[in-house]
Amino acid sequence: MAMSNYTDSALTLEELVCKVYDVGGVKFGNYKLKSGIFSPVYLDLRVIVSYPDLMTNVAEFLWEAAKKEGKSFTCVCGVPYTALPLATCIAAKHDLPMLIRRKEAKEYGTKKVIEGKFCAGDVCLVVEDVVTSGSSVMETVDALRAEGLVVNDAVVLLDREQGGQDMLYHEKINLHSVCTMTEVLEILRMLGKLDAETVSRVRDFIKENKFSIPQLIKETHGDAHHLQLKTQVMSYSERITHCSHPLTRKLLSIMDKKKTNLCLSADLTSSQAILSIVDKVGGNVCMVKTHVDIVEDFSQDFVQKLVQLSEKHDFMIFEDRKFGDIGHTVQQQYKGGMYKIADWADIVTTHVVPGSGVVRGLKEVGLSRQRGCVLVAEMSSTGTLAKGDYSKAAVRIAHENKDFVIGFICQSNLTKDPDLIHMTPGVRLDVSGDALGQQYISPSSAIRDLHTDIIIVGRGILTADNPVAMAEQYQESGYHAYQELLT
Ligand code: 5IU
Repeated sequence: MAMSNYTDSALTLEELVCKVYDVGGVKFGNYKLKSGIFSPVYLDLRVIVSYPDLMTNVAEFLWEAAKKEGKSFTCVCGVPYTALPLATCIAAKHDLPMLIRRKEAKEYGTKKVIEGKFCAGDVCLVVEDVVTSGSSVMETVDALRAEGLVVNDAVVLLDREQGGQDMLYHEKINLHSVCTMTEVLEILRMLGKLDAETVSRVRDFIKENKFSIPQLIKETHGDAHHLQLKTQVMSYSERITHCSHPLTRKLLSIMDKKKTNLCLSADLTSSQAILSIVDKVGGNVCMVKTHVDIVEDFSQDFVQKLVQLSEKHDFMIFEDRKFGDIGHTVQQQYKGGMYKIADWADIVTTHVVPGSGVVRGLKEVGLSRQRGCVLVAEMSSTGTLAKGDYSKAAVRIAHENKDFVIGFICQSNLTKDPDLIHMTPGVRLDVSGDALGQQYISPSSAIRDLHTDIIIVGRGILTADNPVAMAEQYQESGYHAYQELLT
């Protein structure tokens, strides 16, 4: 009877592993991962959904593993997508309310990220099929914690033993696993399903690809394995090797070479004044940010001179245009008018208020010119509305347009994706703020606590008695904070 398998003792662990292997959930051979690395083992635990008996058994093993230490939970949430049916089985069998985490917040209706009924303080168990680095589990944990749920435990069917447990422990999550990769190898070897050579090849692979914080971590997403990095703890030079966008690579290499994460916000109204300060502090910065619409004597000659300075001092030009209209209009604003921004600015900012069409519009103009854009995901000003679901939508739009979007203007670390650079304005050594709602944090705190990549500084440098000495101080402060993160 099908129901007889739906019991705690339906299968032994050996039988469970054997069944998962027999249905093709674990494969051995030579598999090219998305990262380009060849792996001798491949996991595709999604196939479990095609075998209801197996699925309910796996769910039961997960539940037993989670309860082992006598823990109790008020609800359960699966990491999308593979673990959703597993969490469902646990919820149904044990009469435990279930929550569903959306991968993206809906663009209409309730805009909920977590579906289901809960109260702040409810204790949630997170369920996942396999853990590699732990970053997939953390995405769900973060979303639940953001809603006030208490999450201290996660349970997985298989721990690949590549550092996920340590990483989760670091994030205050106890990881329970039904079995480890070592146990899977032992069981399959014992059952005569694997030869000694395969076992040793997989063991070596695990050993060589074991990552711990703050190293490179490896993540498994369904059938796609890809490299993901804890960006805030990777050196710029390491990170370059995992970035695909040419502008991101160029920026990181400037940051590495010049030892700076400082962007000057050159908010002055005369072109001569801008060119003069930029020539003086050009060696200290990786980027110069402009607001060309405040330049009273703007001319194409001015921007051409700025481009020459960017070549002389090796920095990137970043026009803080903050587009905000429909795609068709922003295209004209980007390439035309008196500013012709696309002709000279490596990077422009855009709001995402209009939806992803604004990015697509800019991309049609900028892509062939090797330009990039940065999304305003959060703002530094008091009472900003750029937060919560809006910021999450910005992250999604960035991920969907990574050929053109190179990062965010933000006040927190929004993604671990190494391609996406975090840039933070509202940075000043004197953190007292201004009369119009600007809020400041110090350079070191921006890098260390917000885990941003680039500090954007305007008046902190521009109004100093000695702007050059001050730029050096900001450079030193930001770079030192970055170096401390590496150690
Ligand atoms: N800027 C902010 N906060 C934001 C965004 C942009 O300050 O959230 I988006 C811009 C405004 C100004 C510069 O051009 O960054 C910061 O200048 P000060 O360092 O002078 O405050």
